[in-house]
Amino acid sequence: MNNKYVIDFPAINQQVNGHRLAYLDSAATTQKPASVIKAVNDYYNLFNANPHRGAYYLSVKATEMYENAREVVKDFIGADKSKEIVFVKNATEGFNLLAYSYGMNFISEGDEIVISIAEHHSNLVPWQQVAKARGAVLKYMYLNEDGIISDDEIENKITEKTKIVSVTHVSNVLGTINPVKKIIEKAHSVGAIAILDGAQSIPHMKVNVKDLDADFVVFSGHKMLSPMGIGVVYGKEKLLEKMPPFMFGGDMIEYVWEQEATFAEVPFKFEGGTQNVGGAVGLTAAIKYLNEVGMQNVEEHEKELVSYAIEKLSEIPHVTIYGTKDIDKKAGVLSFNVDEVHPHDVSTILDSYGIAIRAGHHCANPLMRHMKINATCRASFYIYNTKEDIDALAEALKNTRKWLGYGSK
Ligand code: C6P
Repeated sequence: MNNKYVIDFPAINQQVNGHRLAYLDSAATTQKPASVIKAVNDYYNLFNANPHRGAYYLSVKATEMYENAREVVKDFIGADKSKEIVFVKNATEGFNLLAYSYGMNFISEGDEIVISIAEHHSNLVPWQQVAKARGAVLKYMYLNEDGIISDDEIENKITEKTKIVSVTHVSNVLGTINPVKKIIEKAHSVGAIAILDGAQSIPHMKVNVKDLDADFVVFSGHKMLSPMGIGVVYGKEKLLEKMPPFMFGGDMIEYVWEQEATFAEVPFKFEGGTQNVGGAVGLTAAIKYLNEVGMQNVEEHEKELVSYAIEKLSEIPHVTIYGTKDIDKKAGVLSFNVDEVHPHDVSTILDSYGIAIRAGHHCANPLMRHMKINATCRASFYIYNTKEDIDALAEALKNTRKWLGYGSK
């Protein structure tokens, strides 16, 4: 196996159903390197305490580790200030924070919110709620036959009425890298704010939030080697300042009287209650690991794997691949179907060969409807994957129709 990172991932180095595990579901969640597991373990063994509250050694230490994570995230995404980093539990909570704090307060009747048809439900359903509550219109940018948002679609859908544009950087179903710079520029040209769903991009490529000039970027730690339960909302300071808190309670206040309260400064006013310090420590270690690998290398490795997968799967009769095959516009996510075999059956059959893929609608029902299908099989790649994993996938796929009694042709 010619991949030097595999050894760092205990979960990857195992047999499943008598076969070497081929974990091809990193878009759902990634496996964790031993260094991340150790960092979390050390935190709970040696430093666990409630941050921001105690004046004693452990609490000060936990506070330092939590706030250091904010610095590390800031540098990783190229933000200006660590106060622009708000910790949440995952991308879903991040979008709810933006919908409830920004959307519900700064959107009025007749305003338009523009998203794409390829959005994950987390960047879709919260905006439906805002549109319903505020009498706004939720508009969609649709995809062309290659699964791409065309320039015309951007020009036509984002108008003077648009107040929010929220779009995924990389589709979790098709792997398409959207023309987000163009979308952000267009949003700003009409006075709208631009939100980026970075859940499938930040873990896989170098993203600089300032170069992109995104107003908000949302992502989850568990899709980038860190534990579950920690996520990030990056927001420009001036926008975070004017937004009210989304969750009320402990640690997010300044003063509280019987009938009134004032709130802590950004970012603390958005972090009500005891926070996930262990998760933040894990995210710090995950970013350290990714920096050592180099994001350029992560991206190149995934592009090599996805090209190889497209080549191998294209050779198999009865397999349909969805989305663009233009590698410049594609990250390490590949959706496909096998004629007459339900994706859940494909997934179950592959599992018997130790191959883990995801099957279903991938929390993107409107996209499935747009593509006139119910579900897909999805293989997604990360640094620990090898061409051997893809060979195993291709070989097993050749057998799926046979398993269900179809001939080999
Ligand atoms: N997509 C997938 O298998 P959470 O679950 O909150 O950490 O992330 C939500 C989310 C938001 N945006 C995009 C583009 C995503 O891909 C996801 C999570 C997983 O595709 C689980 S459904």
